[in-house]
Amino acid sequence: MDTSELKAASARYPKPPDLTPAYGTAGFRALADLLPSTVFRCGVLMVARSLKGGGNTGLVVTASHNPEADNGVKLVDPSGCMLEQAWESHADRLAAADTDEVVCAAVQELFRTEDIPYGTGVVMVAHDTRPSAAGLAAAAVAGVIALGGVAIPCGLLTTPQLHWMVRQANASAKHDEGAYFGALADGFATLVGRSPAPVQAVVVDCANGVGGAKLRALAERLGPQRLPLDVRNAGGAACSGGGLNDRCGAEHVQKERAVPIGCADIGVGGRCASLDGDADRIVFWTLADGGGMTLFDGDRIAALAALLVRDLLAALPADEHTPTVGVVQTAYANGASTAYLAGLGLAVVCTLTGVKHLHAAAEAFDAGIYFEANGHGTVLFGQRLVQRLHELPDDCEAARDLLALESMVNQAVGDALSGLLLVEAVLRQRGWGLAEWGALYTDLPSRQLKVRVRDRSVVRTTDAETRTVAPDGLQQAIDAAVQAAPGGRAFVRPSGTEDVVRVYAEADTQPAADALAAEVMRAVHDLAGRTGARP
Ligand code: G16
Repeated sequence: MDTSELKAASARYPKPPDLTPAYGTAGFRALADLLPSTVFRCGVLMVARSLKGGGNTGLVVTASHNPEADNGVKLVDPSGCMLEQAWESHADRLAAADTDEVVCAAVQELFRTEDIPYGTGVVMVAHDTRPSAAGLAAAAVAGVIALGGVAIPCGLLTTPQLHWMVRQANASAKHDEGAYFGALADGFATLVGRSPAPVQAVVVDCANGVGGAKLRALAERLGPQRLPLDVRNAGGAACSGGGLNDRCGAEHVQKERAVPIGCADIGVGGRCASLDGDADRIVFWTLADGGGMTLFDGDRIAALAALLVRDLLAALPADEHTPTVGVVQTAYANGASTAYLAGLGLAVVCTLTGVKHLHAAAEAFDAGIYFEANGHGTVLFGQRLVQRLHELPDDCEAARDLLALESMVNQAVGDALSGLLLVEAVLRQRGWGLAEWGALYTDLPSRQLKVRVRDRSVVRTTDAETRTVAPDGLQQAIDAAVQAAPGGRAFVRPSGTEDVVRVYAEADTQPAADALAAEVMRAVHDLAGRTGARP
């Protein structure tokens, strides 16, 4: 393999000497200034992945929920899903190579070990609205070209749009933006049928990210009669500097339970939703009487999806194979939601944090529903079920609705826009408002905190991240704190997207959950390498 072109191109994207990038929960993330070498090398990697997988791959320059000064890269397999986990170590090796020679050697080694045929790989490249995004996308394209690949610049897209487009392109189906909006809008129109439109618009806080412009386009496609939307914090292509994920968006609302900026005029009971910076997550919220916020998180979206799927499947004509249905959550799922889903008679599975883990577990079911509490999720339909639905007669309404759902809900990855339509469709079909949705179950009081330590990788976990195995003494300290809290549950894990250790606590009362989280946070600070004052 002649690597002279690769070497010359790599020299234009030198790696900062102290940087050792690590593929985290959803790709690489760091301060944007540090990233050109990483993104260039990801372009190289995705050409190899395209050649190995025999289809287009994808690359999105985004740091999703992180602050605007950060950036990152999410990598899309030919299936449209996230990069196969076995390839994460290849990504790490390439990103961490200290010299251009080592980059070339790593690529040669990759082709040898994976037995990759030579040819022209195709990589679809998109980016979000960060000021650093276009420059980094150019670095990705340079990486693709350096390995003789073809880069298809897709411009400004939400992360789920690019996942969807890669999946469609490799199925030789229409994969432009119009087809994406059409799939979502047509599926929604079928699902809501003649159900009356809500009189009240849904206020959607778009985190000043890429979701703003895309939601407006979707709203136009849907038509204001079908789903009145009031788009706030839309940012978009014109947004530069300040605003992105800043006191707004899904992460802010879910973690801080605080009203986003730009939404101060919302009255009690208004139906509101918040997307994150790259529109792959959504949570709903409303202002309660007395001033507090009521949050409808990913767990609650999973509950609505589970009801819809369960009821539609039950309405299908009997078949010798009863479709399997499962719901996938992580340790962050509120205990009350897990109990509720199990009470519906559905299989409930708990995986590690990260869509890649939930998605894989959901694929084991004919209908697999997965949502993280932070609002990232979707509903997957297995091939066998889809085929059966197509074979059923046209007048089978349940089959028609399930196929509409399969078209509307992104099959490649969690998608805030399809999540919005999913919630609205279920509420509309049932004639429910937020009160009925909220009454499905009562959340156990919970609290999430972040703690900064010198090196978060010293915290190691087991049992789907519910227990720590390092550092010494941490799990015992957590156990002692949990025992002292009535109805207590708590765990910690190092974030794969931010330089923090995350703390989750649940208890019978909110003060007890807050106190438990604070106690566990102090234990992390004391035992995992303190920085700064004890919290
Ligand atoms: C990413 C992942 C999610 C994960 C989140 C937080 O979300 O796609 O699956 O829940 O990071 O991960 P961690 O706790 O490891 O920081 P996003 O929306 O930032 O891409």
